[in-house]
Amino acid sequence: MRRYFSPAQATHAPAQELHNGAFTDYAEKPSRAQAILDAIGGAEQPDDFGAAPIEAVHDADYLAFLRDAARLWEEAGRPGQAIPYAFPIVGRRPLALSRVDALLGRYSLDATTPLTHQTWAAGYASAQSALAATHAVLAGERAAFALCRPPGHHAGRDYCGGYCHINVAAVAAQAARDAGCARVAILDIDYHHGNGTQDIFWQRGDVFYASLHADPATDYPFFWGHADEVGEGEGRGATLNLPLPQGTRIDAFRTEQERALAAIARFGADLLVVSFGADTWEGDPISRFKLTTDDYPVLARDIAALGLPTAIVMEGGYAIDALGRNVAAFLSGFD
Ligand code: SP5
Ligand code: ZN
Repeated sequence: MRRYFSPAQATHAPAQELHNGAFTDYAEKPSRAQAILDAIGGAEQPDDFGAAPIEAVHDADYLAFLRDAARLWEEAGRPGQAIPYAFPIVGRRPLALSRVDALLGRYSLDATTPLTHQTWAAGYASAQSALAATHAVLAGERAAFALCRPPGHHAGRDYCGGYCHINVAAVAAQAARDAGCARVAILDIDYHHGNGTQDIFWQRGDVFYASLHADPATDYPFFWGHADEVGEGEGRGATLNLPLPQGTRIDAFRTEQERALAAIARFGADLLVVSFGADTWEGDPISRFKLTTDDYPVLARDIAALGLPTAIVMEGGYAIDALGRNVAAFLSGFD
């Protein structure tokens, strides 16, 4: 299988994140990428497809903010990392504010996603890997893998969060639409709900979004991913949320994934994007499902049996010692 990764993706490296009221090591470390590369035997550098496919799913003012945030933070004389602390939760009037803290709140979902001088370049490169995998599949590859780090599925059209800045799955799906696929499906099997992907396609009937994830009643991102969220307008019925309890093992996960795959088959997708998170693994330090390494090829074979051209993009997975073998195990199911 063709695999894509750009070294620029490893440059975004916040030191710490806010966790349970204190600062801890940032879980979404650059070493995640090296662990995966070591296990899958390296990856190709993606072509540069430019900013247009990113601008097709994100607002221009948000992308400018990603480019500028660390500089504005530094110019404000701040030590430490660019982290928001105030959020415009009561309405979102389009105020033309310029103080960095106002911008950070305006464009962030949470306070766990510090922005650095390298964030934009790393996110841009991560999106290029997703685009390369998508174009490989459009050119006839059965499946291709984008080692997307930073991940993407918590990022919306105009916000970052959950370690995500550019929504790589959305960029991939939109690129497939723009290349002529009439209908595209996204299957999200990261432990966390992909709120950003859901938001981006919420009112769209041409991109189906199906997600298996920890019940947001107990897990981040809390405010999205509940079973009654089905999309709106043209998109009504094109969002499928399958929340699962903490402790979920392969049998229940596989049964629910079959429901998602059946819905994708009924939708009639021409191309599939898989948002793959290895944070469903039993030893993940921030997650609470109980999948084993041997479960991943089983899930992958079920997905491959759909028979759709499939672009796989990396999302979460934080047990670095096991990450490479879990990703390799998943990809082996597409051979
Ligand atoms: C892409 C993805 O999997 N994002 C997950 C975001 C989860 N954020 C909420 C949980 C934060 C836990 N932080 C643990 C820090 C350990 N040092
Ligand atoms: Zn996750």
